[in-house]
Amino acid sequence: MKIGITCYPVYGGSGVVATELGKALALRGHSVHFIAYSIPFRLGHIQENIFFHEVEVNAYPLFEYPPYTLNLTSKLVDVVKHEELDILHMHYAIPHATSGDLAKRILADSGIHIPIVTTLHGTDITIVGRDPSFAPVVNYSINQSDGVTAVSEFLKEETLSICDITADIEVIPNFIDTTRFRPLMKDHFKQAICPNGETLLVHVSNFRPVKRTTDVVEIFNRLVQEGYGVKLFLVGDGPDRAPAEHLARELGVIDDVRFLGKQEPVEELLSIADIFLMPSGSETFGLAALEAMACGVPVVASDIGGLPELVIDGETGLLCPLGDIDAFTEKTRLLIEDEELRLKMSQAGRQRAVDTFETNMIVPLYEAYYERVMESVATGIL
Ligand code: GMT
Repeated sequence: MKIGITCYPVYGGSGVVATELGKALALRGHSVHFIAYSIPFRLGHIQENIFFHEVEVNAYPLFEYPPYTLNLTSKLVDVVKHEELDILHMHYAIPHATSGDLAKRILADSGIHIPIVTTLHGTDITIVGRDPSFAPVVNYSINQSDGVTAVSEFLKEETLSICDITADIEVIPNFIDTTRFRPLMKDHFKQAICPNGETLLVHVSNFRPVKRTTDVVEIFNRLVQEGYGVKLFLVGDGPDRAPAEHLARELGVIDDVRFLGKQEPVEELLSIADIFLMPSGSETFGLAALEAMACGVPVVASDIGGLPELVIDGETGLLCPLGDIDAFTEKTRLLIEDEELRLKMSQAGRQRAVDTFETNMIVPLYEAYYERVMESVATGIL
């Protein structure tokens, strides 16, 4: 197949999933064309059957707000026509599904019928979909897609309850390359970071308020005050980095916290971690938690959204009520004290990642879904 993929190319879960999907599809012999305003950060080296088409956004003086949706539409039309794509896969509803729909209509005038698949990731529904200034466009763009997928059962149900949706939604969960994300031997690194056998806690996110990164610092502080030997890695960057740093300083724990910024080889950091903290206020799937599980790190997370579909409470991690710092501290303490439990959860998390979310198991679901959508669009036309 010749597949076009549009996503947000910067740091963020939807861009990671879209890029990893494209890479996996290319490895399976498809031609994959990424269409975005910059090269997706997870793409790495361009392979033989991976292509990138940059959406140029022009700075015409009249456009105080450059109409990116239209620039993207024009680029989609151009790429579908000239590369003879079979299908377009848009990740994140706004504005990608909207541009996809407009491109489909423009192309239909030249007799080209391009099927559009939209994958819903999370905030496109839980935040943007709820916003009255976007809602009619979100609803329309999803309903006009030829196929719609969501990354968890939770997101499917949320979409049906928040939005006005007539389209069927297929749940295809996120996935992980468990050959890349696996426990790596990094004893020297661990020894350098935790010279006195401290327990290493880690949090990876884009530091948006929804990730509640300052809760991580609060939890860490409580454990330090209780006398536990702990260290904290904060991986990523975003608006809450400065408040988290400020809080760590104010609480006097900054010397045991490392702000590592955006890191690509995150599996190397996860490999020396003992416990992963995800106190998010909203999470439709929790890809960062899956990365931790694949690397054998037990997860302590909020009992919200799609997280209970991923983290099996008491088996691959521990779930806590949203915003309950006491519960997070207690569950983390439990894992620090009980090494046997930590090891059991580490193995169970890794096993769950391999058995249920491995790339090679999930990507064929997308291929089969593309085939179904292409067939239904073709029969609708004939
Ligand atoms: O919030 C983020 O991390 C970014 C956001 C996105 O859409 O780029 O992530 C969402 O999609 C990820 C990939 O499907 C999911 O793993 C995240 O749970 C989801 N984030 C939220 O729902 C807040």
